[in-house]
Amino acid sequence: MNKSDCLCRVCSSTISDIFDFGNMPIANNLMPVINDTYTKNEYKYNMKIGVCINCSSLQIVNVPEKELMFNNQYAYFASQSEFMKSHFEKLGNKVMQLMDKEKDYILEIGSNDGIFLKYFADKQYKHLGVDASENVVETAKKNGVNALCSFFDEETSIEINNKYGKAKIIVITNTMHHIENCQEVAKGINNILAEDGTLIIEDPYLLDMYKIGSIEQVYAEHNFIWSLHSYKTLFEKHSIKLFDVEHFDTHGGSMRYYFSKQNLNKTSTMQEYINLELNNKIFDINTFIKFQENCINISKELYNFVVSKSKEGKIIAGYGATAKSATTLNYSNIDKNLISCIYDSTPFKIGKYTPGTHIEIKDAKLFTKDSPDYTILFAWNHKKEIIEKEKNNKSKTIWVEYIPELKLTYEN
Ligand code: DWN
Ligand code: ZN
Repeated sequence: MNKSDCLCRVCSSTISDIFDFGNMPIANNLMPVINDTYTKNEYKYNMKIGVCINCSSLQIVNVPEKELMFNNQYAYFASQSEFMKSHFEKLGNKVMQLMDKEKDYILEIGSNDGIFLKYFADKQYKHLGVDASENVVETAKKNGVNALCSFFDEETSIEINNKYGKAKIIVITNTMHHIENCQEVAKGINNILAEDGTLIIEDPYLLDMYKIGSIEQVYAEHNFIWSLHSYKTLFEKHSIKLFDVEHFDTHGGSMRYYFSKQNLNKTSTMQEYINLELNNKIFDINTFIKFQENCINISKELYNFVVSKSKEGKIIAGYGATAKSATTLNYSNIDKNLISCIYDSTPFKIGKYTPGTHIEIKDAKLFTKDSPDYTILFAWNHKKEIIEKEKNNKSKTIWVEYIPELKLTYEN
């Protein structure tokens, strides 16, 4: 276990390097074409994971420049999932109860294609979305959402405060873990959150990742995996206090955190999860070493399966050109020579190639006609929705899951 040359971005303690993936491409940097010029110039960074056992946060040691990850070619459009749309609609209904429609406004940081704020726009609530990727902001605007293209930092918070005043609600879903400079975000939130306001954050949860061995939740864009303890450490420094949490199965297990500037009573659910983290030894480096071993086994198992089926002459495809799978595919050396293509419904992704492994992304509509022998479910977090949809299409494929372990299912 090496001491990292970086300090923890949350609490400034020394962090320990636990996992070195070697050179990795940026997970959402899809290649428009595959030729020598593109492949030679493909950006790679050394993806090393460190863990801070003082505040229990997992983080990438050297994060690429943010502009390389979030720009006008951002590939992820959250509204591709009907399930996630309804998940956010429920959150919207809950949040609206906390707002005075006449006076208050809601700010979302990382508003993507407007999947969440659309409900506020539709019901004429005052709202503002901020996102650093121009193309998703454009889509949000087309969905009627009031959106600003910018990285959220202290300066942006001042500009927003000058124009809109303090926000009653700030929501950050699946975005806080994208932001390397978490202190800057916390300062910005402190500037702009109303004294009686609520900050709601939701993202993949450290204990779930540990439990199911989903190391692929980590890639440059997901440069943090947060826990209750690490979020508490961060926000308490900025006088913002955690008072409640809610757990969801989304994205392989996510936690929703509720914070306030006020001293609100802490809920029993929050206390339960604090205890659960302690019982699961999240401050013990051995916990992370076991996790690392589990992840290495998962990736070896998948590689061996793909190689053996490929030798038998079987066609192996993927479903869901996820950012997560970039970690597994690149780390396990599973590339275009082993996987025929990956099916996906996102118009922006179709016709492009996966980063590093250069697998073609095809329109999910072609899946039934092609009927590959085996299909690896890279979007395993959307299993129910995808299998249901494809069942109706009667593809003859055998589904392959690899998290938490290799499993074949014959659904048709
Ligand atoms: O935080 C992040 C989140 C939430 O999602 C990001 N940094 C980027 C992204 O990660 P991901 O790409 O691993 O997310 P998903 O949600 O697992 O991606 C699912 C992929 O599968 C998308 O490309 C859409 C596709 N899909 C599909 O083709 N048919 C999804 C569904 C539900 C479908 O029915
Ligand atoms: Zn720390």
